[in-house]
Amino acid sequence: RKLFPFYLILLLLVLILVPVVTSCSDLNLPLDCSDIYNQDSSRPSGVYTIYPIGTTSAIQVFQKRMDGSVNFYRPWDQYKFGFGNAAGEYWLGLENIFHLTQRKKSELLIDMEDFEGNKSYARYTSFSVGPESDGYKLHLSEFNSGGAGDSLSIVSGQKFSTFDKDQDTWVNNCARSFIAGFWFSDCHSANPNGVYRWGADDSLYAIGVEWISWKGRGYSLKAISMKIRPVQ
Ligand SMILES: [Ca+2]
Repeated sequence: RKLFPFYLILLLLVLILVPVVTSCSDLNLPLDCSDIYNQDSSRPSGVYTIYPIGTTSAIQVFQKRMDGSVNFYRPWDQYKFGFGNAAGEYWLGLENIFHLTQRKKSELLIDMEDFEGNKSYARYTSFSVGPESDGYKLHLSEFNSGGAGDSLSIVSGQKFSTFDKDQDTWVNNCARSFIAGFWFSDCHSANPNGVYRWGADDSLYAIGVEWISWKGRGYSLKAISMKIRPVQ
């Protein structure tokens, strides 16, 4: 009879300790891609989950431009499997984006910055990419919010195109003409994977890293990143 409180205490200890042990492992969750890189700089590019504001809101960055260090004019297989480094300029890969967005309903957030230090964003309530058999078609809800305005809806429902795989609706090749791989119609109002060219430059039409509804045509952004977050 006297043993009963002992077992009760033991049980209570287990109940208290288990969550502590569990939450300790959470302390090392990466806040952004550079955390992942810093933990192990030899890691290859790939799908890494980050937790900017805790475990409940995993944000996955799938596209990032920031300094012009990576060439984004690449063929289909590169856009399919991904390139660059998660700590720098980066494309996650269409196959990964397809699987991520099929698994969970996701919203899309696009953050951008110009060379004067101004920042803006655009948000879409739902975003997914179809399978390769359907050309990695872009499925996008209506524009939700953001001061950068809507420059992406125009290519909603379009297949992905690269210079060696023209799946756009234009008679010519958008990827080749605008030096990028992206979802194009005939052709674009946003060219996040275009040529990095340090701000205003309209010497060649609309080939830069552009978001037309914010900076107009002929302005190549300093930084842009496209990221998804699961929604309930
Ligand atoms: Ca075409």
